[in-house]
Parts: sequence; C-alpha cells; structure tokens
Amino acid sequence: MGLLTIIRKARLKERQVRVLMLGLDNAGKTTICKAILGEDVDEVSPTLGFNIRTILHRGFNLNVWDIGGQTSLRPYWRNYFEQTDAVIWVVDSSDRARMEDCRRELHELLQEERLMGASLLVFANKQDIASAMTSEEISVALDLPALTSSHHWSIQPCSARFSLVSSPPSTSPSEPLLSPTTSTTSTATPSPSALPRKGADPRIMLGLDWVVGEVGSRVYYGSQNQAQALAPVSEAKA
Ligand SMILES: Nc1nc2c(ncn2[C@@H]2O[C@H](COP(=O)(O)OP(=O)(O)O)[C@@H](O)[C@H]2O)c(=O)[nH]1
Ligand SMILES: [Mg+2]
Repeated sequence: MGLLTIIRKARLKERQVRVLMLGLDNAGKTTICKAILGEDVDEVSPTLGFNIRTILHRGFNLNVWDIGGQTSLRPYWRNYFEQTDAVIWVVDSSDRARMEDCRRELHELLQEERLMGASLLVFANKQDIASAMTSEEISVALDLPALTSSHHWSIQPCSARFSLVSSPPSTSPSEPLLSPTTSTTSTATPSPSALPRKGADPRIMLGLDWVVGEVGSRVYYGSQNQAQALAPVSEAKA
C-alpha cells in the first residue's frame, strides 16, 4: 500500500472528505454551497480566490473547496489537487454557448495524475431555467462516458435557487442519478437524515449522498459495506 493511500485511509477513518468544487465561472458553485448550508442564496458575489466550507453530511465532514472559475484563475486550480477524494463539477445547464469550453476544461482537469483516484459528481445546475439542457444532454455534451475508464462519475440535475422557484423541479427528487457505475446509492430514496437543509434542492442532497457513498465504499469500507458507509452516524449534528 502506498504512503498516499495510507494517509488517505487515515483521514477517511476520521470521516474527513476533501472535495474540490470546480467548474466555469457563473456555474453556481458558491450558490450551491450556500444552499446546502442554509445561507441566503441571494447574496453571492464572484469568487476571486477560494472559500472552504465544511459540510456535515451523513456523518462525514466534507471539506469543500469552492474555487473561482474565471479563465484567469483556472491555472491555479492545480494548487488544490493534493489528496482530493471527489471533484464536484458544477455546470450552468443553460449556458449552451460555453458547454464546449466546459467539456474541454473538465477533461483537461481529469487528466491530472493527482486526481486519478477522485470520484466525479457533475451538478447540472440551474434546472429552473426554461432553456436548461437536461442531464442526459449535458452528459453527452461533456462526453462523460469517455471518463468511465479513469473515474467513477455521476450526474445530478439540480437548482441551487430551488427555494426561489414557484414551480416544482422538472425531475423528481428521487429520480435516479445517471451513472455508469450504477451503485446502490443511485437509486436510494433519501433517508430522513439526508433531507435538505432549509430550502435547499433535495436533488443536491442526493448528489452529496452519492459522493459520501462513493468515497466511503471505495476507500474506507470496501464496496460490500456501502450501506454501512451511508449509515446515519452522528447525524444529530447534521
Ligand atoms: N436561475 C438560477 N441561477 C443560479 C443558480 N445557481 C446560481 N445561480 C446564479 O448564477 C450566478 C453565479 O452564481 P455563483 O454561485 O456565483 O457561481 P460560481 O461562479 O460558480 O460560484 C449568480 O447570479 C447566482 O444567483 C440556479 O440554480 N438557478
Ligand atoms: Mg463562486
């Protein structure tokens, strides 16, 4: 077992999960973090450096690095790659004009050796916008199937501004995630402990479920104990 694997396992025993939240600028990364934490999603300004947010989810401490996505900041993403357990890639589903840019950046990112063991969750955000692409369309546009050989990935439609829209989301919160690694988590109905914090889109919580299920089963518990990894340990604090 390599040193990095030992360090990673030790950290995961403490249920610390390092998550990089990346994507083009304006995708909704900071808003998603705020929605999860029950903060006011109206007050979001462009991220010029990075924010670190700690999210307690199903007994795991997700240390989420929300890093600015402007073109000028992207070369600095590499400074944050070390010991990453999962990448959450946020997409503005209505930004068709930059979808190719988005695909290129994602594929370039995931060629990085230090991210080789990381799972990938794609949030197809801004589903409340009428012209938004579906997660299936985005999966094709970003060529996610091409990543299957190197990364476990999943895509989850959502809206960080869910609480502000009057109509219900276009897809059911319990709609399975689209994933080539068809794990047991992808069809799971969220347990009460995974219910959304104040006003956040439940589909965002399903995405986080997938992340902790992936990381927990793959690195910490061994895949046969995935259900155990998802057990609501110390959820009282969540
Ligand atoms: N309609 C809609 N707007 C969103 C959503 N998420 C974020 N936004 C808006 O998109 C803009 C960029 O959001 P921000 O979180 O700063 O993006 P970031 O650059 O990826 O961190 C802001 O004006 C947000 O209010 C969403 O789900 N729906
Ligand atoms: Mg931001």
